[in-house]
Amino acid sequence: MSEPLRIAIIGTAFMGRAHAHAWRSAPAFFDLPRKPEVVLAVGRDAFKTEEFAGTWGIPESGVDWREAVARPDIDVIDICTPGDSHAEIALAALAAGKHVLCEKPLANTRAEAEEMAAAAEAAHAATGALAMCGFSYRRTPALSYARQLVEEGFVGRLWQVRAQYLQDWLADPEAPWVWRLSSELAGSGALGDIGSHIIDAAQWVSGHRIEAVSALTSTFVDARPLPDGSRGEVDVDDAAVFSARLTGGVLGAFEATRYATGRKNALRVELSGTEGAIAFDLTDSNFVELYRVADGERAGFTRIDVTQPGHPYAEWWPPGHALGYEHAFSHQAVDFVRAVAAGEQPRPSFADAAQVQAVLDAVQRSAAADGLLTPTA
Ligand code: SOE
Repeated sequence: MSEPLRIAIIGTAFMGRAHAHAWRSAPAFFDLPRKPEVVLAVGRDAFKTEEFAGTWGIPESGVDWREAVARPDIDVIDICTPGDSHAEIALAALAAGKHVLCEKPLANTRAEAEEMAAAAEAAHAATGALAMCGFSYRRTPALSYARQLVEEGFVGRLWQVRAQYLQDWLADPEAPWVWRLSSELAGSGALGDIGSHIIDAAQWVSGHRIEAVSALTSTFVDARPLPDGSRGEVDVDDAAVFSARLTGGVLGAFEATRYATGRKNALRVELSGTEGAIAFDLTDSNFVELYRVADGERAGFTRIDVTQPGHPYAEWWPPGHALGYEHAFSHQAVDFVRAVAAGEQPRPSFADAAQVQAVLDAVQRSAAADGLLTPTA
């Protein structure tokens, strides 16, 4: 291996852990042109960040991301913070010529996302810096395989795409307030947090882009308990549903909710076309379901185990040895390192992610523009 790729992780919570794990596991299981090395962890709390660095074998820790951006020995800024700081950190990192991996959704607003996409393009032209957004589910082997099949023509002409992201951690009205319930910190609610995943996944797998939407959103519980006994305001959507017109006349149905009682983390995508159908469910993530019209009277949905040789990212274990949530982050690290080493644009680019942000923005505008018709009118 040539020069290591030296990384600073900014943010040490859920996503910081997922990324720290991925940077370590990726070079152990995949043949990489450069070895990713996390050399610095940055977090708000000095003690917790030092502990995080110790856990993950990261030699240094700090509390100021600006120091990471200013260091000439760091190649990559890996942004794992809440959405309210994505734009500021990414813009500074790109201006300093760093490669950037930024968690999803790219930003809290469409304007920020567009500024980030423009900055990424300019930085690439000026310094060769490359930027990518972390829609990690693209790297779930079954979804990657589904995309390959679509590209090979498996579904024929696509008629419809339906996508859901169902969670239930807010179904209890007394569940505590967290930063994800603040528009200032998170931009939007279920829509940006998990709706962004299904927008990206549906567009990427199908190869069709959303051109127009019609949406409804709801906030079911507008205040939730804080640790001091008071209540914190919820000013984001709890659930969002929208229909969409995609390129090529494809019709889409989307649902993102934190109130799907009993559903913990179910991301589903289903494509229906002239030649066949493909269905994926993250709760059964080592499989993809395929239906082939040409099978005639024997046609039926078949479950394919995607851990076999020839399937995407099959480097881990012998066939049938299941992969989990964390592996998608490892695959994301693999693809990022390979693209950076080759000087090629990793996808989803900031421009791809800004397009997802524009869809989120359209959903919010549609929901706010009360265009509902009553059955009695
Ligand atoms: C929380 O809703 C969350 O962790 C999302 O932020 C992630 O992107 C998703 O992978 C799982 O759910």
